[in-house]
Amino acid sequence: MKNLKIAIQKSGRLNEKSVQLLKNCGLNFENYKSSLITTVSNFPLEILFLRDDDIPEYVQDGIADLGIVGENVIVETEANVRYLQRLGFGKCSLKIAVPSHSDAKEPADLNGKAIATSYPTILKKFLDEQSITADIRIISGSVEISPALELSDAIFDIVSTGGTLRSNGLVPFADVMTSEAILIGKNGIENNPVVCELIQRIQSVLRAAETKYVVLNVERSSLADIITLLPGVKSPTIVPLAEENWVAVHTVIAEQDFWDKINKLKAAGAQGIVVMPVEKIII
Ligand code: PRT
Ligand code: ZN
Repeated sequence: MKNLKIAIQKSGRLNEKSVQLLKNCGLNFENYKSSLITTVSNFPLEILFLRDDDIPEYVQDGIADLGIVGENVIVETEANVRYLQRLGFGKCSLKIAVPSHSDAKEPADLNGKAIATSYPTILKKFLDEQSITADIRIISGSVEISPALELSDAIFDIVSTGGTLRSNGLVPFADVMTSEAILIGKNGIENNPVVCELIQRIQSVLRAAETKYVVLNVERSSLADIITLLPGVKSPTIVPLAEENWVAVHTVIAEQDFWDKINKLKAAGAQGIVVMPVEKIII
């Protein structure tokens, strides 16, 4: 059977995390900066390294079977591909921003204004939905400086920390969409057993990344209180300690509840709490 192909970004913000995700899924491959294609030695997959803008269409046209790319690029290219898995990295928002001295107060104030962007399709759809007629100026890079150069009255671009907007004297004006990296596939590929296996591995890595393995000691008399605080994968493992009436409790805790849970566990009598990263969770 022919190997499947997955397209990932060659260099840029999504490259490192895409490579790391595939490696965390147990895939062995060489990652030479100069090569455009590499073969995975222990899984029927080849990896293509491409500009992110090309990935959705390559997948739509079946040149690659799978791809990892920002949702903003998928929506902008209007490629007909299947969303297989949200990946939780490359998170950002796409916003309209205006100079801090702008008199624009609400979306309707953009009527007749010039908006610079590298994402004309997404912007046009938003403006149409809001019944706004603006002049969309397509710029391929450094969109943020266009108001200062009097090339536009506003911009529409990716924002993550907001630092670039601030340093160019711009303020967010309207939120249009949020985005993160997505595993996409050509239509129909979702039934391929190799793809199902890869998705399963990716999900186990993502689940583990959101989870910490926790071991703590507690006196038996406090055990019932501690257990009510611990959801665990199924139920916590309880191991007797050499010291009578004491046990060690092993469990996993969701990263987002971590500090809240740890403080409650301490208050309920937990001692010697050890926290470890989790590599994979297979359910
Ligand atoms: O060479 P290639 O075409 O492959 O890459 P690229 O230069 O087009 O894209 P790249 O590597 O910059 O970004 C790839 C993807 O990362 C984007 O399509 C988004 O899905 C995602 N992403 C996440 C971001 C950001 N965060 C981000 N902050 N893409 C770009 N930015 C830029 C933004 O354009 C702005 O200039 O960072 C600046 C803003 O950052 P803050 O933190 O100052 O707000
Ligand atoms: Zn690009």
